[in-house]
Amino acid sequence: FIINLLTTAAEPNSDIGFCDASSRNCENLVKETSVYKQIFYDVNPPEGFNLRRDVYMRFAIMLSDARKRGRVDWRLVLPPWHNLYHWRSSSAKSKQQPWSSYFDIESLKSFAPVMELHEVFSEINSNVLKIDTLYVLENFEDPFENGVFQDKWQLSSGCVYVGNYFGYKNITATETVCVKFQGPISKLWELILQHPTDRRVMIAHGEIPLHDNYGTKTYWQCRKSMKFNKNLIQIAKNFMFNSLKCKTDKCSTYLSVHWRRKDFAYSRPNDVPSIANTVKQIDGAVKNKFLNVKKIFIASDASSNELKALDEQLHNLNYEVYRFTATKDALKELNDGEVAIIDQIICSHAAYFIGTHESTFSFRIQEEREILGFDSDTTFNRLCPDSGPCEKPSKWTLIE
Ligand code: GFB
Repeated sequence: FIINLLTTAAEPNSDIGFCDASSRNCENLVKETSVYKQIFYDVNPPEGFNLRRDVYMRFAIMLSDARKRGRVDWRLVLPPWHNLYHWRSSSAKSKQQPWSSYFDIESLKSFAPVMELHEVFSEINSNVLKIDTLYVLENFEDPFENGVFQDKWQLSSGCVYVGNYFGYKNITATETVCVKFQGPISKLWELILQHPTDRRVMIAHGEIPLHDNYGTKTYWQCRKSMKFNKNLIQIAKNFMFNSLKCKTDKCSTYLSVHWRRKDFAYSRPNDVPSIANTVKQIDGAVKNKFLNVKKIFIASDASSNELKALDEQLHNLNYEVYRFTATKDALKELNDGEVAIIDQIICSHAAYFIGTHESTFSFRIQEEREILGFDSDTTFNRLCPDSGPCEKPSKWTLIE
């Protein structure tokens, strides 16, 4: 049904209607005449950076699939990074960051038709950006009605958009539509096509629609296109080569750990170990896996007291402990988001990685290691709690 919608329905007022996806002329026409339409999206405010990366992939795949099927007239507008809950440094908090601060935009564009919000502003020649329809998605109260999870959506009322248009006061919506939604993201076309004359639509709570297919070839193509900003990669590589004495992209000189603390430590006390037990598990991995390493790289959001205690206990076992800290000078230039990405890159290249259970920060490192071609056994490892069960991480291996 969805495929039918994508391939046969035509918008009555569209200047270009549908083009054959293979037709370059058609794609050029869209570019030249700026007749394309735009999908904006926003995510539940408390969600962190790495869940948002997954939400991006759902939308990017939706747009890329649509383009393959001939719907070349839509662009995905990348929501600027603004006021993230976990980002406390003033430069990350105070103003909106474009995606180019963190990612390689040309690489994103090689997979999906995306554009930055500032590109939209420079096109419209006006200070006010009007969204035609803002769809505020909500979950159904009972996702398993009559015991089954069914893909569905239903118009509702009384919803509130809890976001703030990425902190821009000059973005407004002409109409707000409340929708209870559950199912794959491609189902959003059914909603969007309800208003065929709309040129700009926005989806609030973009985290609610799910991937159509998880872990497929297309999923990995999209994931691979999410390359980081080149400058951040260079800073991480300098650290890997200079401090960690790494010689190739697959470094043999260090083990890396993502030690998630802060809100995770108290919201999931049964999933994270104590400091002493963290040290025991790192030492256990080095010995049991016969890793010939003395250098341990720790990526963490832990407090300085926790880190000091961890360092001391690792030093007592003769390990050298490394962390990437923005130096005072660099701090002027590197914000929390940038440091977090550098941490992720360094973890991705280690001989062996141990992550935190169900942290999306760790998941993204595991995916990066799959792309780099590490043996899965060196990647899908987690810190276990001090007591109780310790479920092994799911292996989401690369499909090419
Ligand atoms: O990325 P994220 O969604 O991962 O959110 P989880 C955690 C944020 O904390 C990161 C910082 O984006 C970073 O800003 N952070 C965490 C780190 N670990 C590190 C680290 O090793 N190094 C650096 N530099 N920064 C979820 C949240 O977090 O945890 C949810 O998205 C909720 O909102 C849940 O809070 C409990 O999946 O780990």
